[in-house]
Amino acid sequence: MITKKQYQHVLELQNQLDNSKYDINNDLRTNKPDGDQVNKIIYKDPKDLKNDYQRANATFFTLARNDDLFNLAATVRSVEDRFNHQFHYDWVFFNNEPFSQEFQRQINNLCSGNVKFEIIPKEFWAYPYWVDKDKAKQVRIDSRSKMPYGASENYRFMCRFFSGFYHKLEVLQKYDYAWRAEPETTLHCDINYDVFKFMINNDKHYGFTISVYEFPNTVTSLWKTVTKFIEMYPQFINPNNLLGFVSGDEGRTYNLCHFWTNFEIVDLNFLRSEAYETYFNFLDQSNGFFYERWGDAPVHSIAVSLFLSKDQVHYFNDIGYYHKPMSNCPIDDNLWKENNCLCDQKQDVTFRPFSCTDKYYELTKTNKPEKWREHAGPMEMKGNQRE
Ligand SMILES: Nc1nc2c(ncn2[C@@H]2O[C@H](COP(=O)(O)OP(=O)(O)OP(=O)(O)O)[C@@H](O)[C@H]2O)c(=O)[nH]1
Ligand SMILES: [Mg+2]
Repeated sequence: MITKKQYQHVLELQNQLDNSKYDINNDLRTNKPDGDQVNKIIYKDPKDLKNDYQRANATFFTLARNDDLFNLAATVRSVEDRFNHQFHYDWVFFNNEPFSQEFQRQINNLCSGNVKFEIIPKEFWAYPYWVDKDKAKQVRIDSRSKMPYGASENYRFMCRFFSGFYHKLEVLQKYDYAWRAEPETTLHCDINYDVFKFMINNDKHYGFTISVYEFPNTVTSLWKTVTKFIEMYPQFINPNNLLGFVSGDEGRTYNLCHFWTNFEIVDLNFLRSEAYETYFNFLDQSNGFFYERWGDAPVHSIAVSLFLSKDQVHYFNDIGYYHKPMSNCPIDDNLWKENNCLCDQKQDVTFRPFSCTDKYYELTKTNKPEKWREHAGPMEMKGNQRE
């Protein structure tokens, strides 16, 4: 179970939400109109791409609302400047509503690869037929003050969509790998190699930058459900798994660790595998997405830890990354310098008590950077480290 200190961090994170554009229940704080909404797909002609580099079968993907436009524009700019201007990977944007024309115009202008704007099919953003909607509503009312986004219906649809459906979208079928990017996130450092090819060539199927502890009352019955799944389907458990990342007692309880999925680079075929599909359906049928508030981060992370081998999971110590209120900022001075990082190494969260990445290092017997102990103590969390 989590320590007092880690729980303190959870409370601090909740406070950070007060500064967000959306309130704790995912309602927009202002009533800005959406503008012209059109259901139009804009393509860049591949012939316009500036070089004939042989890309991997991969894409960026982002779920966003029209109101996320300028927060997302900053993210896209950052990803293009730090990485994609060299490689021109595609980028697929999803919304549960039509993207406005202005959204498409602005974002299309920033991307250097092919761009697609897609609406999520209704059935991927909805209740399955077996959910009692009245009960789900009551849960939302009861959890309003108990957890971030506790009262939000859309937040639950979003978590279920990322847990079980995005890899099934028609537009993603032709891709093998996807890099998830979110509005309001930033890349701190240059990335001068093809990250997708790195994953493929090194047999990596899941990549992350930050890992943290989940809010305990969002996942009350998740581990109990996972335990039942493991009993029923032992054949899916990888003998060289990373179980120790999510459980400190050989599977008896969940330690709340998860990869922070707002950044993830994932082999879509892993999510399309029989193991993952069976796992997601099993979880979905137990209703935790709606009767609790299961996040896609614990759901993905538990699957990654159980079904993949340790060596197939990669921590990107070199990808400087920020999502409020945390940074992955290379503490290795050479990496930091070589990659022109713009981040405060003192703010790196990797070895802090509220991060789980140290467990990953231990379990995979990865060498820690020289100065890791200097960065292992408690730290002051800033709401927005760019301010
Ligand atoms: N289209 C759409 N996108 C959404 C909705 N809710 C969340 N998202 C997107 O889903 C992703 C995750 O949502 P966030 O609100 O950032 O969730 P979070 O990262 O858990 O919470 P924060 O700490 O507040 O960032 C982001 O890319 C959002 O833009 C929604 O109702 N509709
Ligand atoms: Mg976010």
